[in-house]
Amino acid sequence: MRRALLCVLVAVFSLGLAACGGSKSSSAQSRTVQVDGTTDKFNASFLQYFPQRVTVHPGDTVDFHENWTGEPHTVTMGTLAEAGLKAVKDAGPSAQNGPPPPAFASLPTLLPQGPGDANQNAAQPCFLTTGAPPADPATACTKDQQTQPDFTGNQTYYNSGFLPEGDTYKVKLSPDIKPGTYSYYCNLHGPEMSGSIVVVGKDRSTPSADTSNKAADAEKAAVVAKLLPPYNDAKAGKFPLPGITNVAGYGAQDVQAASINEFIPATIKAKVGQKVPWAFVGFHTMTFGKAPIEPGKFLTKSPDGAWHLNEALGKPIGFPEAPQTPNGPPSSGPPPVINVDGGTLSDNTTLKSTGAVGGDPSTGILQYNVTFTKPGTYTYVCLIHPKMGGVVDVS
Ligand SMILES: [Cu+2]
Repeated sequence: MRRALLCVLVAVFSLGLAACGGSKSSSAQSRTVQVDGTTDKFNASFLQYFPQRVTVHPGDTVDFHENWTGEPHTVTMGTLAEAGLKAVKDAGPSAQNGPPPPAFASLPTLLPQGPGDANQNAAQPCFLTTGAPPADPATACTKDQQTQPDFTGNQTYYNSGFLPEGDTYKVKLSPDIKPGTYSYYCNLHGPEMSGSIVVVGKDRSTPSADTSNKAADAEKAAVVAKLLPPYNDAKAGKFPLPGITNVAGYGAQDVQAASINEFIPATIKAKVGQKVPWAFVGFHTMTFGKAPIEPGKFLTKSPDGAWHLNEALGKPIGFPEAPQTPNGPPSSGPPPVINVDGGTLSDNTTLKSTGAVGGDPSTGILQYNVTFTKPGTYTYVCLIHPKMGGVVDVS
């Protein structure tokens, strides 16, 4: 009580003294790491953990809180993950467009590179003292390997599996864990989405929960601040590429940590017979009529613990299939626009979905074109990202 009061006074007279409220306490504590996040500025996904570094003592617990935005995430750690992340780092940024180093490439990923179901060796929890997770994507770790032990820092593989909406995944650090830095990453989004748990000895203090949470908020606010100018430009109809007028999803080349999940503009006015284009940035669906699934609910758990991808998401329904954007290094000039003829739409009740469309905008921009043949109000949604929808007013 007295310590708390003193801290308030110190805070009033000298702004932000980090040591105050710090903890040397011998009783175990917990700190929270936000997985993904939301903002009131726009509908978005954050491919980042907040804060990216959390400092704790042996015996403490790190609570990873999943903020559902439609992007599936995991928290994957252990010595194999550590070695994979180090290999990527050692390869340097110039290797980014080539294949990942073997130490990383051998780690399972939540979803396959193309169409197909979720990979069970990555989507289900797995905690191994020795050895590697199953190489066969359809094979999950055994039930006893799915029982979570304390994290010792010596486990070879320590994977949360897919974190469903609102889940809090708790990592209890062993009282015997050696002080040091332990890295983790998301096995869908790769090394770009990673963070670390810094374990310090009991003789050293750690930032308070409040300080840690404020750091998390500030890190997220920094990402939001970078995306706001391009977002506001897009809302004003200003796009960096000539010929782009409507987008499905948005972002900025230099802000890889977040993507905007909105159709911009939210309402498009069109004439009967006019071709309406949408340039896809990131992966989205454009689904007209009655949605076959609730947007964002595309992974379902079966009674045996397996996670399955809803087929309604990936495949086109009533619309032609869009090609993949080219693989390989980013184009030197402005990326080419790849136009896809999406055919026609004549009523606003029949289910028609593009399936998951998108790709890497640095190698090519997919532009999906739909011609509306009757006047009316056509509403549509993205099945991947909740609260991502738009309207086409045809007259
Ligand atoms: Cu989307």
